[in-house]
Amino acid sequence: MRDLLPRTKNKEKLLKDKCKQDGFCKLENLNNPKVTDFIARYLEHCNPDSAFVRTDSQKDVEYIRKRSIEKGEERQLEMDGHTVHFDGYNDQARDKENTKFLLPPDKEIGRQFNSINKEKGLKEIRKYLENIMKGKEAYICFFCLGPKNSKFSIPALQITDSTYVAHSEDILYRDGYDLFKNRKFENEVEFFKFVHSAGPLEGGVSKKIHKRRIYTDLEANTVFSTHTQYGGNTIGAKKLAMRLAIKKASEEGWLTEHMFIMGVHGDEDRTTYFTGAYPSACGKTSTSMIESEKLVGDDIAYLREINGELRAANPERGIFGIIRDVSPDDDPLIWKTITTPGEVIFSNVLIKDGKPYWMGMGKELPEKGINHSGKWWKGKKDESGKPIDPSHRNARYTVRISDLENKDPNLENPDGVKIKGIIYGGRDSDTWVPVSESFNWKHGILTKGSALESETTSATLGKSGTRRFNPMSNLDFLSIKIRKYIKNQIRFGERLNNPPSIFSVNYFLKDENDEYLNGIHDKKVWLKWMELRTHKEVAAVKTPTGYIPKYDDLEGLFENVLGKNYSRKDYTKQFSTRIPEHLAKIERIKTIYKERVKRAPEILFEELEKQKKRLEKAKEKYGNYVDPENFC
Ligand code: SPV
Ligand code: MN
Repeated sequence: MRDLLPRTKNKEKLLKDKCKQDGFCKLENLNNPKVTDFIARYLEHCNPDSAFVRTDSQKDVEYIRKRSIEKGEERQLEMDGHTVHFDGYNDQARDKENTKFLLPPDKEIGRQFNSINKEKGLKEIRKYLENIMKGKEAYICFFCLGPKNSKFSIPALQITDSTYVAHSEDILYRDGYDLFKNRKFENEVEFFKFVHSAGPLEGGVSKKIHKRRIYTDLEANTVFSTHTQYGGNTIGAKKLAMRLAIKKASEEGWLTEHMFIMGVHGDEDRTTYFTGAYPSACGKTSTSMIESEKLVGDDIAYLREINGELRAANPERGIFGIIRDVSPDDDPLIWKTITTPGEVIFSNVLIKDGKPYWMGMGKELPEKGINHSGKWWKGKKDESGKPIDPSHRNARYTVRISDLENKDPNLENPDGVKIKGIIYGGRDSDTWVPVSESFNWKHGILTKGSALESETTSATLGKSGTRRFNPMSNLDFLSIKIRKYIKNQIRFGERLNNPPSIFSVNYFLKDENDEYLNGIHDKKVWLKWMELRTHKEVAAVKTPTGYIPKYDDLEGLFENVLGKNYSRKDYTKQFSTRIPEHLAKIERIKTIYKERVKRAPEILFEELEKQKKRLEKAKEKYGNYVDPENFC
């Protein structure tokens, strides 16, 4: 059962009627009946008054920008090219509860994932979509995920009634009309398809949030999204495509990861590329945005083995980033891009006199303005009596990477970039050292990536914090069983001639007084150390959980990178092996895999067991907290 919608009876008439002669010609020129069949079916079913077909031409791109202002989905701000968009008050983040896989009765996907019987789910979403675009204009857009003309490229088709979605996608993704035009599809499954409608609007925002649904049909490579506007639920080519790409990658022997891609400068002209997976609020964007290094992508990476090497490409060409705490001191490059003329969409920030404001921007905010709650004033509370922040915690900016000074020249390289290191970053107050390298690929995937956790901050959940398990930081997007996902990762490494080093980082280690042990800029040093390690240019200390830096090397790097004196006392505090916490973590992770994951790979337990033995042996010899000196 692929799709419950019947074929359009008179396709040509329907397309001419909805898309007018001009749009019809653009579709005809694709010479791609599988694509136009799909479009016709959904135009007939969603029934917009008209539909605009976006080719790759500048004129079409501008039409969408202009319409977004005319329709009020975006408002022009004072600065040239800047606009603001608001999502509904209760539509400010990904809706995990209503994001489901449409699951055929003979398939299972694992207890971790939300799913609904396929027939039931398709019926429901089909009902929601029926005539949902009546009275509106639809936008038919074509994108290319990954660099063009490359092994990485995946064609993606978006049908939406939101100019905000279409405009965001124009900033975030490469044009794909030409890709569709030059490619013959045997089957609709060969391209990704996204059908979105914000549903009826009230005050410019989705009115029927209770009908918000994001349903993924993995067999058909189609995702439906209704009655929502927030980007993470609606921008098809982003997280909705990521779920499809994870499944596709699994079938084809490559990987789709929730990772940044960045180049770290080594000596002379050397640039060494890393990918990094960190759950949210663990430092992912701030790492990829370090001003002295180079950015390929901040969110998603496609990883392929090409001639025995690990190559990575960014399916995106833009950033949909959290704006909170973006300040001239901490994020000078983003700050510059979003405070100078150029194309930027702000979402869910505070607006006053045509200017955007957000929490943590490093200057005083106005006491009133317009935000995601409508008219806002200091002290305003919502219906439940909760104070409304001036800007939402998840307020965002949308920009092109090419508009950032730290853009990497290889963003569009059809072969991607060669990856020498993979970083897993967690928020962890008491276990992981600030930086550590695994013994080998398997050790890294299993004890670092698969054991990734993030701690909720003490401000929200009591002092000790709660740890959330998030393997490879990819849990929200997995569309295959965790067992399979982990096995794929292991197998992938086995195919590489010289697998990259796998590191863990932890920017949030604390001392016994609950004080952070590291400064915000120390990550710049860890990156340089990792860069050197991937070239085997520094030695390291072998501990039971991985290799850690030697004091002398860090002393030199702190001096060179930050102009800071790094004391041996700090080193000892930061890099001591905390054995009881490590042992507790191993037990925690084992329990999670036993209880929550069906038939977790045996190799995972074996590797954790080996680590446990090494830790216990060290404990016997040196006690609970072991100074790195002991391992030298
Ligand atoms: C994330 O939450 O991981 C994001 C933003 O990158 S969203 O588009 O909502 O997924
Ligand atoms: Mn993300």
